[in-house]
Amino acid sequence: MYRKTFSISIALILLLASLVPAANAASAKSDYLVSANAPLTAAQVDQLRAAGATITYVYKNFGGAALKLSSDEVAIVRALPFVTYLEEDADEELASIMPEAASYSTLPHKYPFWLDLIDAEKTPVEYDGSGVWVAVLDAGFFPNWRDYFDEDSILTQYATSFIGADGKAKDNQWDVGTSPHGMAVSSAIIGYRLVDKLKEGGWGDQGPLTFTGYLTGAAGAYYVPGVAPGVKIIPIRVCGPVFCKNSDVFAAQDYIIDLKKANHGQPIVINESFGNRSFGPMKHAAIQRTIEAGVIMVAAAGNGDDRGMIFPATYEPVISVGAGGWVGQWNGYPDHDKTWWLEDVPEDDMSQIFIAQFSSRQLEDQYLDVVSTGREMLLPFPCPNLNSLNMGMCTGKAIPQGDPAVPFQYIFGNGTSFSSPTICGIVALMLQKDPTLDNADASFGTWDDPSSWGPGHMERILESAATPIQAGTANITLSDGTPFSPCWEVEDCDPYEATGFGWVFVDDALAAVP
Ligand SMILES: [Ca+2]
Ligand SMILES: [Ca+2]
Repeated sequence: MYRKTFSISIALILLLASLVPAANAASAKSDYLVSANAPLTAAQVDQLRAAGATITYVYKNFGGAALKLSSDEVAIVRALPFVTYLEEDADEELASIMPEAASYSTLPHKYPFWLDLIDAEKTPVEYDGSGVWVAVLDAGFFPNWRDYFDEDSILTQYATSFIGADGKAKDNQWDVGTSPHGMAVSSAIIGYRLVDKLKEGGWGDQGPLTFTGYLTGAAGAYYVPGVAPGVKIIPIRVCGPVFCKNSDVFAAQDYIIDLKKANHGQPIVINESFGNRSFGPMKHAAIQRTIEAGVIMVAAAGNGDDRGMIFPATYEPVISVGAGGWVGQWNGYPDHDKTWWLEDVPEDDMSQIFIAQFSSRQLEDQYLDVVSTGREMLLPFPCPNLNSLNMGMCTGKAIPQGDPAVPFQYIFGNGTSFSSPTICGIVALMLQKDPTLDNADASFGTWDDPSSWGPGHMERILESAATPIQAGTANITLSDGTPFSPCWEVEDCDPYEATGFGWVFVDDALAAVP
């Protein structure tokens, strides 16, 4: 059942992808990236324009630009002496398959299994991520984001949007996003306000006319904590409903480098819960400059199972994150009550953890670092129109799966989209303990030689703190009540490397920081 849902959502994405060339064919120009060895001079930009290019972005902190070219102009631009590489601008795919006025700190807390599973309850009280900024490069927020987050947890003064068009940052576009994905990702870090109503837990065995129930057992407003509730989030919108364009992501990284330069001692982490298989000189340069500037990058390994990992996660200087879950998920469904997600996870028992079947395996020339929780996490994911093509993730993720009859604001989200921000939160706790940690000493190598890549100092500390996960098979229940047996690193079932350095427990990660 799970695999079926997954292939539907992938099919939807492929459908959208197949529309793109048709749209481009109608216009004369396509999107390209040019690389150069240093940031372009004004004279070089003029030369690109003279060659016929329509400029989208000129990057300030690394050499290159995003531009539109006709097929005739491609050869002219490629021949310019300062152009070291020319490539098509690819789309990145989001890595999920998927009101009250009171401050949330005063609301009753509901402690979810996914925090118990990483021993976040053992976080010393002085650590909550305070003083750390996390830039969530994603789909932006919805206008009603204050229903879920405290205003002072969001650095609105730095929030912005890069969505192509005229190539400029658009400060008024970050909170009119077209997907709730960015809010769900942020929730995994700082937590969120949950307003439980009779239909929020509307699934189960009562029959179609009585799809009712509470997620928490009773109506009310609650706070569901994140792993690092003291973090300040900078929402940066770089994605449409399904895709995020490479050139927009690079523009956002360029912006964050400037922010870091202007706030030198400020620890900043970037989360990228998306990616694709393209990796060229420009993506390499953008990531290298970002990490050299002292910004830590954490990214989703991808939901591609045996098809392997995506970039940027694959690139070793980035901290890459696979997804696992709790074997107790949906335990006893549908007869059990709806509050399974608030139940206690037994301690010191690695058999409570399984590797998600969708979590991208590490294939040759790829670097999977750690695995964290990314399975059935209840997060805000308000879908305005369940049947809209643009909201493909919503139809794929509704509970019960695909049933548009059930209105909801929250979903049980699956994907490395949600394990990545979980690790981001742990990294933030480590940075609170030592704000000087970074990966600036990583081996950046060359873009086309994965053997030349190596991890930085912060990544090595994180990996040293991880607990190895043994190969295995688990017996779990899916959200529609059917049994399923995910397997990982098992010879006759799924032999590929799936666990990296292992599972990260919060207390171990903090203890590993000297
Ligand atoms: Ca625990
Ligand atoms: Ca890495």
